[in-house]
Amino acid sequence: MSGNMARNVIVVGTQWGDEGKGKVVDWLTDHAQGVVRFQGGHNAGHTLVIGGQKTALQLIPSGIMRPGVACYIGNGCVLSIPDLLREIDKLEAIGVEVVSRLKISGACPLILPYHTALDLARELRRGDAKIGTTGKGIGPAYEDKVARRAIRVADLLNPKLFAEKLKRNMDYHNFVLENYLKVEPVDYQKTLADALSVVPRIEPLIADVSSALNDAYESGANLLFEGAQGSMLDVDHGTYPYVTSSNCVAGNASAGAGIGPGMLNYILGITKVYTTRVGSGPFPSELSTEEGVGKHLSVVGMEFGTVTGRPRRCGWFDAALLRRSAQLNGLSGLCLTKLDVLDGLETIKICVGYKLDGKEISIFPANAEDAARCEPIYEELPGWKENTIGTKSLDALPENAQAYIRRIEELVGRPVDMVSTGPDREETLVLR
Ligand code: 2SA
Ligand code: MG
Repeated sequence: MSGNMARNVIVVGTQWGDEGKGKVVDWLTDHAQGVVRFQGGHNAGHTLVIGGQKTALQLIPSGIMRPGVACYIGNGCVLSIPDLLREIDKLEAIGVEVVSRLKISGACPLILPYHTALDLARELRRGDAKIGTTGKGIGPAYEDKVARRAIRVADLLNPKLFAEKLKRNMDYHNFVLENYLKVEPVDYQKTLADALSVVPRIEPLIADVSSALNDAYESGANLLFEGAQGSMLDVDHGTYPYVTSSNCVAGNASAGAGIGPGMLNYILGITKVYTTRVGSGPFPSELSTEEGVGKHLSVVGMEFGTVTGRPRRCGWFDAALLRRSAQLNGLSGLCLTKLDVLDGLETIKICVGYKLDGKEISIFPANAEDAARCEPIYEELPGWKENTIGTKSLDALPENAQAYIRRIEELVGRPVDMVSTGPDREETLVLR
């Protein structure tokens, strides 16, 4: 991957998000001239550690931390302008140049305050059946897009039309908020004034991202497509309805950025060497985080949401889930992350399949209700005592850690290209 990296790479999460995509994208950006987000919004939380300094990104592509790299927010993303501006300000305050390097598609649907209100009110109403959303208004904003009533970034440039569309949408959504969800409606005048007040800051960033990417490609640039969330949170292929509202799989890099699939050369699946999930829904290899290994993973892995601070659910590595992910994304190879979190465990289990209604199956079911009834079948491997943080070569890893990596390759049927041995940019080990 390092020396002769394929030109255009898609980086996707293969589990339920938080696999460490941001770190890997930042690292790979050494070989790229542009980084593209193609789905999701500021529900993503990508934590980067550079020279010991921690930065958390939500919507801005992780390439922003490399001076000179162009960053693109594609049409497949949903965008909250105030949150984007806050993120820009935060980055510029630590000396990162953003404005001259960021292009936003005019076709991104806006996330407006009523989307957030709807998201929160619906979650409340669902009670125990809640999805466990990030509460950022992501789902309602995508609903408006599919319903063909979304207000898009480019609409900000025509204040009169914007005001009309906003009025129509708010009449509709406020009716639902007030009469059905029984919460306070959102103030139209304030929403309009707030949105229009930031147009001068947003206007210079709006661009034809599809053309910009095609031009960059023509001029020989290497592009990196940065997935957010994970394949099992994909709105079609994930554990529906416990999913996010966009397609997180590699195939959407094309539609969500406005480029052809033929431009994409390599698909790298970022995979944590154990499993985590934040929010509700089935998770066959889950452990209790109150005690034992589950607690170890949660504490040593610092498994808390970057955006919401919620504790993440934790469990063993699930090879059957990875098989599903490998086929959904057409993975070229894997990048394993957080290996060091397993340091010191006596034995390590891998889920290799499930018992479902008396039958054995070897791949994560396509249907979430089936997934919820799956009982994991485990294989046990010996652990290692040594500290693996910052290990620089495969040979230097403890033998049992090497064996664990090889076993994952065998079970998933894809090569391991990279291993991350710590949060810092430098703690990255390249195998191929
Ligand atoms: P939403 O808000 O509608 O996208 O939530 C729907 C489901 O998608 C999950 N989801 C996530 N899962 C893991 N990481 C995410 N990003 C943040 C992070 C999350 C955080 O990196 O830590 O800080 O809590 C993310 N975004 C969405 C969500 O948990 C729901 O299950
Ligand atoms: Mg995250």
